[in-house]
Amino acid sequence: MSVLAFDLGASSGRAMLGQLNSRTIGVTEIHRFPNDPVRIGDRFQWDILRIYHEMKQGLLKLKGKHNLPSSIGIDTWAVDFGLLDQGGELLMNPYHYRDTHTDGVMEQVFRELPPGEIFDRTGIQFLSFNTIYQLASLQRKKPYLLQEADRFLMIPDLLRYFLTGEMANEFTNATTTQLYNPHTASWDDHLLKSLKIPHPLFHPVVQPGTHIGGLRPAVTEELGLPSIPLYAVAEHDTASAVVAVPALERSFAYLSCGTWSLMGTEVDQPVIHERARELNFTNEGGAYGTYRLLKNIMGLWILQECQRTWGREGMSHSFPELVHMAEAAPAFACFIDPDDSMFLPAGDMPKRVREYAARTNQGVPQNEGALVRCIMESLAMQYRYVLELTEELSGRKFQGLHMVGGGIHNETLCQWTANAIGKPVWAGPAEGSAIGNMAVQFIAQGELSDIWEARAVIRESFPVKTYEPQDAPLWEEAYGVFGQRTGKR
Ligand code: LFR
Repeated sequence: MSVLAFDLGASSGRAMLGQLNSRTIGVTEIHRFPNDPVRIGDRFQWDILRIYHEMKQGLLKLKGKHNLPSSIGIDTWAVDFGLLDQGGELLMNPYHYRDTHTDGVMEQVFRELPPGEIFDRTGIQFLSFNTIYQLASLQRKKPYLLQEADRFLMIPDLLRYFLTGEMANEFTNATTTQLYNPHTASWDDHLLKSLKIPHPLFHPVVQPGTHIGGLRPAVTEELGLPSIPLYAVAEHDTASAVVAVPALERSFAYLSCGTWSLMGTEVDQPVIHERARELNFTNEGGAYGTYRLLKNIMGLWILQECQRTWGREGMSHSFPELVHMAEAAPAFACFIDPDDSMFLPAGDMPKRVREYAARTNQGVPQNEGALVRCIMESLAMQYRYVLELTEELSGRKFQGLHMVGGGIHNETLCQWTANAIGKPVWAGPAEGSAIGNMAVQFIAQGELSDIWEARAVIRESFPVKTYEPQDAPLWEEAYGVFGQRTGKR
């Protein structure tokens, strides 16, 4: 049997068909499209209708295949949302989480709600763009929108609603709002009230694996397709990626590597205490009653923005070319803290890296190779730092690190990560989110028994490449320098 996964990332979207034959999953990409956010005046927004249009193009490509998928699931990035009016129409174009409308809002919210209280109630890390701060910003700048709104839907909820006409808030993504309380298993009334965000917008959440409804008549008529069922999957892309980690052991560390790098471990209960808050770890909801104890690391975003900046300046380089230049540059010449907030917004990243180097009295990287080397080595070091914190918080010792996501195509980064952590890296599958999305659909339809069978099948279906650590003493010494330059010890 086959299922369709829409896996939408911050730079591109994909429709992938997953075929399960006894104990093997085969994946075919049927449609891929750019997901270019749109800058308009001071705003930075998702082109949500174009995304929906592209999803329909993906569905059209199913026509003529003799076996239509038995279901469809959608996963996307987190935190962003749409507000709908009573007639079910969008009231605003969803903001991109990198929009500046939340600048300073988190600090303002802290005056009304102490961070300790927010963390105790949600277990979610403090990121300036969390939904809670986006809504607080709207409440201050456009209160009429919240007054007019009838429903709040996260991006995958919204796209699922466009296709089915049914509205439902899915659990894994709901937790990323920092408005969901895992102790009461419901939206946190106190947080909503304190920020004057109307509670009726938020409906009880549904778990991954819930059947939502079929393609609505307007869609089946427009596309000439029968009504295929849609399931809520682990709709936060990172939650889907964690489902697809091909671990055989119950206690494992993962790094979901794409535009963002998300590193952590799967736990049964959220880890909510002072130390977790101090380290700014998060407890995002996972599939099948699990939580994702993890930390966001800025990830390949910094490199993607460098590439974009150079392209604009007429110096286009492919990713493999950039990695090649980095390999030729001197090692450990300069480090950045990839999680410095200066790297969050879109913009001239080479300039910002140079500024960071100058500010911290390091040699300023002079060319593309040196810059890329600095970013990749700093990421590898940050992975070690966060892996050690994950061990501390979870009380576990990991034998190695599972890497999933498109970032594993960067083999040099995988190798440097193994060197930095001094343990093996097991890399694969690259299409983690899409495969996790499919796995939940297979389980929901009784084709796989549970998440552990799914992980075993994924392990058998996709190659996993092992990177053994090399040059341990050099990396160990350089890690000390990284700590000094970035203030992480
Ligand atoms: C990764 C991701 C992260 C989330 C960030 C913003 O694609 O979903 O998990 O923190 O995007 O939504």
